[in-house]
Amino acid sequence: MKITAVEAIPYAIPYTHPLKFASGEVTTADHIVVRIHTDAGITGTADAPPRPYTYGETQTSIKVIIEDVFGPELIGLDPFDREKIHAIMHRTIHNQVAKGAVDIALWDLMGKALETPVHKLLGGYTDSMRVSHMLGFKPAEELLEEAQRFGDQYGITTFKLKVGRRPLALDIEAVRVLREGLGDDVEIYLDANRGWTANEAMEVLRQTANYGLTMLEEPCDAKEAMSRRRLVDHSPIPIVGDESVPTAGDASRELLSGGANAICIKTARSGFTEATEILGLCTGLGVDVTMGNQIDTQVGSLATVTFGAAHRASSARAGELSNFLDMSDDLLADPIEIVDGRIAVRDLPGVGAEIDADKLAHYRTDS
Ligand code: MUC
Ligand code: MG
Repeated sequence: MKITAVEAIPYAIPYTHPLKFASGEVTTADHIVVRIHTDAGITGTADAPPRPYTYGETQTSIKVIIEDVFGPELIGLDPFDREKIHAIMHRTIHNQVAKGAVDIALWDLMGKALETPVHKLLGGYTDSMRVSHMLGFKPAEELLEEAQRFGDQYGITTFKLKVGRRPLALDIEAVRVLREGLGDDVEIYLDANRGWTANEAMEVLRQTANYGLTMLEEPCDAKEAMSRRRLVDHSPIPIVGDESVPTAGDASRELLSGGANAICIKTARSGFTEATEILGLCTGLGVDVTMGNQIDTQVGSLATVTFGAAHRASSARAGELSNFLDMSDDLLADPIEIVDGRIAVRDLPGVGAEIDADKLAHYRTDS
């Protein structure tokens, strides 16, 4: 089988409930659908969510790097030769989200060619994942109302609260209101998206010590190496690396230098191949992983479920899988359902993310 064409299709779907966090805000899903075609008539598909404030990639840059650089390099190659393809893409630095989508589309192709679900090819550990819902910046009472609604409607009992605001009291108050309103059985953890300094994060941990938080993600820029190490050393809860660890090399650096002691894996920026390397590193070193959300559509969320459910360590914690609920529409032909707080893998060949052609035609922005 040979790759014959690589497409990068831009589209835009507005959010009904924009997500705001310390490093940015998402009001529209202006993503790219990546499609890899073959001479066997099989096509692999993936969704690429640009996050300029996190990785410097934009919708335009992802389209251009895929169509002008990776696409021509891939044409004529066998999609099963992933190692060869990655060696070629590796010559171009950065562009993690573009590379991640190419990788997921390759896995989708392989699964379809083998008539096997990719979650089975990756490991087949379990058939669903528990869902964690991400709460963006809002007044504390609105956060509580949202968490209660997601609990009642979808059975979700794990929440990641976006923090990193100043004054620190804003976030400390949000934690208090959520814990008191949701009770002790609900898991709450924090993600500051580099909004604080390490010392501010330490102060927040001190003032929230009695609220049973389980993790703190990317409290400050990981480049603040010395104070970050001090925070990791003194924190009673794991400090999770997220945007600082898109590759296995980054994860090694942060774990070995003491900049993090847990790792957030996002298939959107690591694909399945690099996510597997990161996961192996983490299980080998004995650190926890979380399956993160790069504010994914249903197509992207299904990729996260496919990878997360395939392995024991990545399915141990709830994965961040519900942000698509805040979108006005989606491209997935058969919508994801959250039942009893869980999302099931699809027993279909490939990743199982079939795109609704009419919706793509409606939302694409290049025609
Ligand atoms: C997260 O976990 O940080 C916000 C920016 C981004 O790249 O991902 C989201 C969620
Ligand atoms: Mg994060």
